[in-house]
Amino acid sequence: MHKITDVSMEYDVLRENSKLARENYELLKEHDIMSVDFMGSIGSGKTSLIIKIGEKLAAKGLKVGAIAGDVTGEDDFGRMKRSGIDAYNCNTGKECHLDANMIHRALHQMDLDRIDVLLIENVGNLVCPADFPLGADIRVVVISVTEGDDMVRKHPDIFLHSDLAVLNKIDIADAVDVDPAVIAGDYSRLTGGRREIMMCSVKKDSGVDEIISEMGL
Ligand SMILES: Nc1nc2c(ncn2[C@@H]2O[C@H](COP(=O)(O)OP(=O)(O)OP(=O)(O)O)[C@@H](O)[C@H]2O)c(=O)[nH]1
Ligand SMILES: [Mg+2]
Repeated sequence: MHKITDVSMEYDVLRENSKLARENYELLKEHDIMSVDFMGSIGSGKTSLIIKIGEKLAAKGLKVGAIAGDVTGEDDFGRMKRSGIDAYNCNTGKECHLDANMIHRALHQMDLDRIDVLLIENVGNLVCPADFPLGADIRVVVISVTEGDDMVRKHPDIFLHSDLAVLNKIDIADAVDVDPAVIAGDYSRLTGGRREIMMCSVKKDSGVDEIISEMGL
């Protein structure tokens, strides 16, 4: 009996999230905004990548907005603002992921007419964000070599719930004794040989242009 109640509550939460994600998607489309949800492990380089992409898109004349999702604090929000991105801070409190309702509230407080591309940084976590679509056009997972070579094997779900996967910090792969080819092989097998993980070093500005192009920008 207890179990049935739990399952039904979880179902309601996910269904409500999907409904709000659809509304977010429609609101963003009404304002002609292309949006990307960056998920990924803690410290993999999500903020660094968003800032680098933001700089490159701004150089192309696009207006870039961002939502910094963190459990607490203004660190990533501050970095985004200092880089010139029109950022909004979204602290989740105890939640380990953003949800569509948080994005719904954020969008209603942002000046959407001033944004062409919205880059959303999810909370660093390879589990929870997968179940909570936000209404973005594209979902990206960012991992880095510093987490070891087994992230795809340990967390297949999030890779299957995303459109694009990035392996960052390849500049220090040797130093942390990780072979990027192992991770690339796992990802290719998981996606039935249909996709390749995108190798990247934000620090060396390597692979970022290819990610932007894969996002259709
Ligand atoms: N060597 C190297 N370091 C990087 C690279 N990208 C990011 N870093 C460093 O990795 C650290 C974490 O980067 P962030 O961009 O804050 O990572 P994050 O995923 O946003 O972290 P959280 O939001 O805390 O989950 C910082 O010290 C960055 O300078 C890279 O390509 N190579
Ligand atoms: Mg960050």
